[in-house]
Amino acid sequence: MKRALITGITGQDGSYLAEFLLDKPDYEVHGLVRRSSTLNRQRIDHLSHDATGAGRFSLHYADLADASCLSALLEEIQPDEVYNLGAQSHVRVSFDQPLYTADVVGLGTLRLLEAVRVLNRRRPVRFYQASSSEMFGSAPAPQGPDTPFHPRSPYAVAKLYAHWQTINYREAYGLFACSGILFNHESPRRGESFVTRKVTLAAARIKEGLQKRLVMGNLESKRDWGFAGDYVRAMWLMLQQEKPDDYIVATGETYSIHQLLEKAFQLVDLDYRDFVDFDERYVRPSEVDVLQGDATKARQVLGWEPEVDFDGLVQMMVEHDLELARREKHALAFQAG
Ligand code: NAP
Ligand code: G4F
Repeated sequence: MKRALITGITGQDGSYLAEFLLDKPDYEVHGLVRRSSTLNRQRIDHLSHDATGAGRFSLHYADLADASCLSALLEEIQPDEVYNLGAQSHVRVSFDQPLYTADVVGLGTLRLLEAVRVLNRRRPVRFYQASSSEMFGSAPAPQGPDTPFHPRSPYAVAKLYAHWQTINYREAYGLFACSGILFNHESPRRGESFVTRKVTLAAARIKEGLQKRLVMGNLESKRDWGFAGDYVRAMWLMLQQEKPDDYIVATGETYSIHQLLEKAFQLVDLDYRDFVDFDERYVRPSEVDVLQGDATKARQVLGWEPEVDFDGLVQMMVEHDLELARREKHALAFQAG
């Protein structure tokens, strides 16, 4: 049995990665969860009850802000692979909470790397860092391995710090540490305040008469959107190579927020221009205008290919959110008697 520890297991990627690893018969999956006053485990609940993962899936309380519990957790679990996906991952929110974001995203990674370094002296541990295309910031598209970083938010600066710490632990201590620079990836499990999910939920809810308007920020920016289920496969592949390295993971295609809106509303036979309002509060103090990744190395070395394209992704998300909206409508009708 291989033992994997995932930080951020309750998040979008953590849930897909846990599923992906539990589908393999030789993985035990341990997840780090933070204490909260109400349980927020909707994305992973099924894994605790699922026969596939029975007896091979467990959760542990800890926090990336607390170095002592990270060391204790690594000592207890003795993982072969550590996937660091935990983060305050919202770019707009990082402008409101810059210090907190830097602490969890930047120093949190360093705290975990230290715990991994100590354990690695006794047994080999492989480390994956969830780096971000946000680190490229204002660098012109397409962004590839030789593109210089120019971060444009507290989140992106913190991710860049974590990225370089990961590389330094590899070079200084010989740690098997990989940084995956992933471009935007989405799914029906995407948090509701990220733009894709906000749009697909609104399209579905407006169609079902549960919502009237959609309030948005900058519609001109462009993103390289892939499917989260495809991207967690790349994370795992990085840790299965002979040598540790860094990789860009992206589809290579880019679409504007206008195009996203157009596609999602078309799927429910509506025109988004009839429903979208603008609000300054969703605009960032500094924006990342265009992201479009060059994942040639991941394709060549890892043999990784995305299986879902932009149209397939938006359709998957709209269909999911239509189902949610219909259930909500039925529940409301039932309550009304
Ligand atoms: P997400 O859905 O926002 O999930 C973030 C996870 O981090 C949640 O499980 C959250 O726990 C956990 N977390 C937050 N603060 C923590 C702390 N102090 N200690 C421990 N855990 C903490 O993010 P995602 O989309 O799955 O992304 C996964 C990782 O990839 C993140 O590091 C993100 O920055 C990075 N990334 C994402 C993308 C993307 O497009 N999705 C692209 C590039 C990089 P709670 O559930 O308790 O809040
Ligand atoms: O969906 P977003 O919030 O994602 P963003 O900022 O690109 O960050 C995501 O991807 C990164 C990888 O590149 C991750 F590292 C990060 O953790 C996160 O997962 O916004 C996308 C674009 C932005 O240009 C934003 O200004 O959509 C624009 N936008 C326009 N109106 C909006 C809105 N974004 C949000 N969240 N909400 C709006 O109403």
